[in-house]
Amino acid sequence: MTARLDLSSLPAAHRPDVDPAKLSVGIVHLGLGAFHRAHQAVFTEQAAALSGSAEWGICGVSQRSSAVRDQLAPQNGLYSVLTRGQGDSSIRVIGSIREVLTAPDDPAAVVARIADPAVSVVTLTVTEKGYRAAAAGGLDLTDPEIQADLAGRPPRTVVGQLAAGLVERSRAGAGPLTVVSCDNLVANGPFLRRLMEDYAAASRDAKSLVEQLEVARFPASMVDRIVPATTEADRDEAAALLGVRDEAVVVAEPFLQWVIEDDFAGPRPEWDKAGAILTSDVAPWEQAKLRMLNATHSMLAYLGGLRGYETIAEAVRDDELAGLARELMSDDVIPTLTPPDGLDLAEYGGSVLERFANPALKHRTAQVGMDGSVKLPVRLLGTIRDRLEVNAEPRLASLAVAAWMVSVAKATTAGTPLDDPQASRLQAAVSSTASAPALVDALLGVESVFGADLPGNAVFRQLLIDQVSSLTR
Ligand code: CS2
Repeated sequence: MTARLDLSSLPAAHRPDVDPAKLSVGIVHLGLGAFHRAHQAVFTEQAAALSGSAEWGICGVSQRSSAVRDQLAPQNGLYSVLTRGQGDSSIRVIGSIREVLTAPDDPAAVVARIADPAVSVVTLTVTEKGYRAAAAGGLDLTDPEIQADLAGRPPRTVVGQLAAGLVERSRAGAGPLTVVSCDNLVANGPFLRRLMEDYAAASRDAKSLVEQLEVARFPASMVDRIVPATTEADRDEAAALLGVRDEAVVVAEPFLQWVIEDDFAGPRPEWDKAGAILTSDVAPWEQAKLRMLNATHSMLAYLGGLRGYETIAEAVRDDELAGLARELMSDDVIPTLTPPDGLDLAEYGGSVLERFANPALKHRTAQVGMDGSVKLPVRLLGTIRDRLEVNAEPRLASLAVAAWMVSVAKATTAGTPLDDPQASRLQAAVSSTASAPALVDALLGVESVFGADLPGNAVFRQLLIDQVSSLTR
């Protein structure tokens, strides 16, 4: 049996760029999934290696299960990133994660870490649904988990954890905190600040929370790297490359990008040394990424899934689907965008599809297609609203939404579970819809997805009916 990854078993060639034993914890990261390990943790290690500073080790917090802790703790936080490009794979061990906590098992330790005066930055990748936002914006105060946190239990929600941490910081006299959302949301920083303010207003610690929020910063950020879920085959390949077994390996494409609003309340890692872009305005980057990359990703996931493709690479190698993705960007999306300086949107669109076509990644259409009810508003409905506003017909963006609708209906008819936070609501809505107009109206009526405005838009409704009809013909 191969030895398990740790510093002593690791061949010298694979040693991380920093000595993990020398790093102290200065960052708390909420949401210790594969994406964080392939993205912010890599930037953070590189920044530490290049700047020689030792205070930016990461305390990673798993929000739900203990699986990641069980993989990482025996390896002292070490894990590898297996990068798969067009040629050979390469592997690199990352040493920036210094502590691993599981929130449901140890909520008090999470709060204590956020309150630690040595910590000045919290980063988050908790996915769209992890924020527990209400349909109309702001925090969903009817969410039972939010209510339970507000009632004073050791916090389990992200907003509750941050709030309890901030209250503790004011007791401990710790400095102001910077909270960096790294999820695919519109204006993710201000979005999270608003949730925190709503929580504060309903909290018994309102006064100290409001004071802390006044000095805290919530910079927006755009993150980009394709990171599919790790499989057993990936673990075997990593073991062959490393010579030791890594239970926590993550797989990623070579490309990675991080654009961060330069608005910090205190010290931060020198992420810019590691290639991150610090800027005063993230919005153009974020809009281009969400509306181009994530929107075509979702489109290919639903259309590809309906055609029986297992992976995004297979879907984008279907010329017809690639053509539709290209048209979505050129006809519907690009007219709505103001590109960031130096970015050619047409070129960007081409590079996105090339990245999707990477056959070594095996990114499953089902993985990208999950959580559609919270992804579509961010990725497609903004484009649709902007186009309708100028009396243009967002035909391709509507096709992507229609493909989601048909996917929901298909799963419901087949009795397959839908991987979506609003699954039961969506499946109840479509359960007895026999025609295309009935299906469209049933789902358009879900206000948490389509708002109060879109169901009343006759142009959009007709586009959806036409596309659903042609997809189900
Ligand atoms: C994907 C994203 O799963 C999904 O919904 O669209 O995770 C995508 O791979 C990343 O945003 C790329 O940066």
